[in-house]
Amino acid sequence: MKTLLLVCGIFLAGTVFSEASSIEDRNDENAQRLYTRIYSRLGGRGEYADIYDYIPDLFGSGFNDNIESVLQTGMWMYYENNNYNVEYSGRVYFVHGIDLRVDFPSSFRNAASSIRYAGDRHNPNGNTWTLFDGEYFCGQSFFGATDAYSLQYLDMKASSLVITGSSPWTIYSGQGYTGDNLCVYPTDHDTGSAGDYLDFGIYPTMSAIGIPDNTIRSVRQGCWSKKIAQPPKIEYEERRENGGWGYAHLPESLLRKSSGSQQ
Ligand SMILES: [Ca+2]
Ligand SMILES: [Ca+2]
Repeated sequence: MKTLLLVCGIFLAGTVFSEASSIEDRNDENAQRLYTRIYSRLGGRGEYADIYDYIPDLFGSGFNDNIESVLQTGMWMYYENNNYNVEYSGRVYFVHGIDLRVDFPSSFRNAASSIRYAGDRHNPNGNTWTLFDGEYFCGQSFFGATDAYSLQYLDMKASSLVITGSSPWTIYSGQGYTGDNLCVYPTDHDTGSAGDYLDFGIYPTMSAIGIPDNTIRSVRQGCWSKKIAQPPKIEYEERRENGGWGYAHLPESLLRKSSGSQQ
């Protein structure tokens, strides 16, 4: 079993920004990888930096509260606060796609303070699952590309889920693939200009999956259950062939303020 531990705060932002030149490889055959190029202005203008990894805190990078647009491949989540909104809940903006350029809405410009992706950064459409402690992909995460007999520090804590690749997965209420079970399938499919594609299953809450919160204890590849989760309704701001984006989470108090100001 190969389950990688991804804990908030173990990656340093400084190591990532030095990698900027390697983004040139992304159009080479077999070189597709997850990346996001963040810009300080709309339309891919202003300062930019290339990111390939989790960034728990943009402070000191020059881009904290200073991102207005992105160009990216894969599913990336942009959090209003550092450490993926662990200490302070806040807005979460998600973008998934292939070489997709997105202008953030006015209500999320110059707001992001931490960033991370879902899946395997070296294998964009690999079959993976990422569980999150918080709803809307907030908090600690636990990633796997194979079966997980137990979920270790995320045991009975998962509150949201993203899968990548075309494979379904079975989630269980007991360790070792026991207890109540349910299949989750990819829900979204993006196609790039070269005919390449990415699959995602986006489940922002456990009620979206149809199970009680904080009950998942093991994960197994393939569909081993008679029950299948309904695809949740994702509120996209815009959906195109090569991607989609929108708020994963916009607190009630900000809903009224932002409506009408988004473009
Ligand atoms: Ca912020
Ligand atoms: Ca939880």
